[in-house]
Amino acid sequence: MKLTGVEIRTIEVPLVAPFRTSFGTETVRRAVLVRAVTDDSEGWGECGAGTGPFYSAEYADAATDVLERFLVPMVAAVDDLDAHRVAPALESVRGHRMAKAALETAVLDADLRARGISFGYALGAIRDSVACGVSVGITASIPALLDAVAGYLADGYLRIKLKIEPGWDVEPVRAVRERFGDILLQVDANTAYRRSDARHLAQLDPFDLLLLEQPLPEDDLLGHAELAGVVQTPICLDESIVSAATAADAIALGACSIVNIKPGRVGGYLEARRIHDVCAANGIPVWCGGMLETGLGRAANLALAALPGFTLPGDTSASERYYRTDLTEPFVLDAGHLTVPTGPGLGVSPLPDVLDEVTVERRWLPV
Ligand code: OSB
Ligand code: MG
Repeated sequence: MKLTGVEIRTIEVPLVAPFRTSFGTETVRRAVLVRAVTDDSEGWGECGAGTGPFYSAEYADAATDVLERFLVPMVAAVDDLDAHRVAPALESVRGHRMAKAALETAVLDADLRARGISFGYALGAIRDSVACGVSVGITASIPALLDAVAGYLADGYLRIKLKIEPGWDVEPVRAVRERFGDILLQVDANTAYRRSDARHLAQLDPFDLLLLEQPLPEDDLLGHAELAGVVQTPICLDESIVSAATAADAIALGACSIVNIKPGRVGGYLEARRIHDVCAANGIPVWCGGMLETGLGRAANLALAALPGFTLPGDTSASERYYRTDLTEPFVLDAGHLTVPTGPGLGVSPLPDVLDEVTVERRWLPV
């Protein structure tokens, strides 16, 4: 495969409602799209990094910078390029996994489109559709939260995830459990707690949650292992798992019993599949996380979520949960499920008019 150029676009898409987490509030998603152009095809990759460095160290404008200065030139120098050669070519660059993932995804998409193979088939998908959950941000009040959850349940979502932080945890969880009864319910703290909060977090035990996601800082694997000995709710890691190697370590240490796999966070779909395999070999269930992706990233996430080890509903929600107008044909929920695309590559493409409308910056890097 011969790369002829790479386009890097910055887009800004308004969210249908502000999304508040323990690390801030997003109202507009600023994101980077990578388009890899080859002699006979083109492919897209969406970078998960948000507007600011608050979920992790990465952010959209840093991704653009590292792609332009380092990652694209390094990949441009690879002979006989294919997606499996991208990560090794970028190994000397520390971190920047979401930027690397976007580039690898674009190369993989271009290759698969040229060969007529879908993402799902290439990754090992075994399902035609995947069960979907929804991530519910922190709201101004408990009544507002109950309204939001009621709406998502009416839409058909099969699992509710509540964002929590100190001061917004036991009471909102109690209110949702009391009002909606026996639904699949879980919480995500995005690192907002400390080791000394273990007893407090144990107050979530009576609510029969599926999991408690990333309560402690990203680098605190031992803290999570200790916490797992105090709380009964299963611990799930998100931010801490940045590779198959960290997944193996976290499992060996007893730091988690469930893993949220986000392809961007781990450097791409190929590494994401390796994490799936490590977890499957250890009997650890996984589910597909999200970074408020547009239809481009969503298509690839659905393909991944169709692998056999993804036994819990993911944060793979329908287009309308995020955007009034998605970048692709909208993904529509059907009885709590989204259909895995089957066309070549991602199986979806940006709608040209929408893409132009949301693009705020565009660079063409000839190879
Ligand atoms: O921690 O899972 C997270 C969104 C942005 C950054 C981090 C997270 C999230 C979500 C929403 O929870 C996931 C989604 O619906 O895309
Ligand atoms: Mg999370």
